[in-house]
Amino acid sequence: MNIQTISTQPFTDQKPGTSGLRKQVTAFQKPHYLENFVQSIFDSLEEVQGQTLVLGGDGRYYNRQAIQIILKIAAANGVKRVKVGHQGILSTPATSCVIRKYHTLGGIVLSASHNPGGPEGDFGIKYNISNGGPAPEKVTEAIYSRSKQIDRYLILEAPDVDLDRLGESQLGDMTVEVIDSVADYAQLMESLFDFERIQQFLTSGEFHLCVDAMHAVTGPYAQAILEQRLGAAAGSVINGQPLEDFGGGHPDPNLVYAHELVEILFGENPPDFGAASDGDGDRNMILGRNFFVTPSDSLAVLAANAKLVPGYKSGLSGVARSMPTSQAADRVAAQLGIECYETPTGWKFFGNLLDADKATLCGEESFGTGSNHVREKDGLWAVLFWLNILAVRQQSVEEIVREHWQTYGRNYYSRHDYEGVESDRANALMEELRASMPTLSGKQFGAYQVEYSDDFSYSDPVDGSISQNQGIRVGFTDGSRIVFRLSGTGTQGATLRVYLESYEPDAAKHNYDPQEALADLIKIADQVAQIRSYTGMAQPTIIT
Ligand code: G16
Repeated sequence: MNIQTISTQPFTDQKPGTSGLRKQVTAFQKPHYLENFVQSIFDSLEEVQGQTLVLGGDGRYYNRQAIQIILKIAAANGVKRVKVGHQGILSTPATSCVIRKYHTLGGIVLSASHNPGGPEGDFGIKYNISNGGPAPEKVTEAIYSRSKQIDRYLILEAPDVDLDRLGESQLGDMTVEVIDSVADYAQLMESLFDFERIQQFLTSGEFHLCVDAMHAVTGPYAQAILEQRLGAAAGSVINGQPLEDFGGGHPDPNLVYAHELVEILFGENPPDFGAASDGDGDRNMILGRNFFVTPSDSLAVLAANAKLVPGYKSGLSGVARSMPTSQAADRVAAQLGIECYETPTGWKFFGNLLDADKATLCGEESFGTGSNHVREKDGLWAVLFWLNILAVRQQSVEEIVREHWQTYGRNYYSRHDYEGVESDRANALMEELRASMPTLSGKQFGAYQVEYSDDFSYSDPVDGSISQNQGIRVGFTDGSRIVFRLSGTGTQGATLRVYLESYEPDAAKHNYDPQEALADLIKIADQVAQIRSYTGMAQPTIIT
């Protein structure tokens, strides 16, 4: 066995962001770049010798090459076994599922999620811990600090592993097990949802659905579960073939990037239900006929209807949402008499709450919903949850959401993104906003009076860790909010995110377009943060 010790020098930019290390493919292709980061992971873990890891990715460009490199570094570092997805494919939730099912030390996920792929696109790498969830901040900090000192990595000199053939092979002393990418995950889904009922519903001939896999990782999972297992008509899953460049698309399931699906659901004679997922299969967008369900509302609807679904019929221990997510779920939690936790943006913050059984369902405005079945958000799980509810309630998506608003009131909600802002200018905007916070309280803007303004800080109720500077909130006396933060997932310049929310209890006023309902708050956001002047943009680049 030929283990080589390669001398290297640290890169200064390997700090993981909201969800792992994301860079342009060209950055990862620099000599030693990926190797340094992977060795930093192994060096900062307590003990990898003799352990099992899970490895897979969303199939984007550089996935296969990166897998071969990581396998050889793992073998050189004494890992005993790696379970790797067939053809290198494992969705993020499936990786989480496999880590938990086989009690492995952890896993490595290769994805830049919703960022575009291809030689000119992005790539990413993330470490997940033994609970199946993204490494918490103390682990990512340790990896980062190791990456700043690293001077060597270990790698086995060996031929590549055949990722196209299921089964075991040896890489030095390490066993590589190429596993079916879908089977474990599909089994888990079957244990949570009423597959028989959903199957009857989907084969009744009266219900039609369209799921857009956006040429990303969800395709094989959706085809196997929805079409082959549950009997949805062939072709219900569109763009189902994972492609290295996602067919040139941007696999971000929102109204802008998933336009093909949006055109179908808002076109002539649309199907009853539509959904899209992202690059690595953890996000979801839910649509009805001519109807968009905001991710915040989707979380609230799932929480309110959870008892209709076998896996959740005994009730929820609590719910959790990221701070910028609308407060619709809080209202459901209050009615159910359970706690609603508010965490910073980033799925990693839900891990402790799920492990401690303080929350059963979690969700984020960024098209992420999930539960304690894994420790990642899960796109196809959300689709199955909706289908289970629809099969039981026999109402349309729109009827279900409108009834929900009647019961709980409507939280009008929108997110405005300003992408590609020069980093210095974006930071200056946030700094000035931060400086102005003390003077904002009590200020009147038209009909709105500022009640509070702060920089969100989270104290984890399980381990007491504190995460500061998680977004600037401006709250008004009527419960409306504007939140400002910089994205932690982009790879070029900065993205300013502005989250807007108001609450309308009166059912007679539930029919406005959210941009109309939030028009005053949109103006106030610009007044408070001088967005146009700092970004030089008259309009957001993306509105969801
Ligand atoms: C990641 C995180 C999410 C977060 C989202 C957006 O999602 O896992 O928790 O909400 O990024 O983060 P930001 O606003 O910092 O860009 P994904 O699907 O990209 O892994």
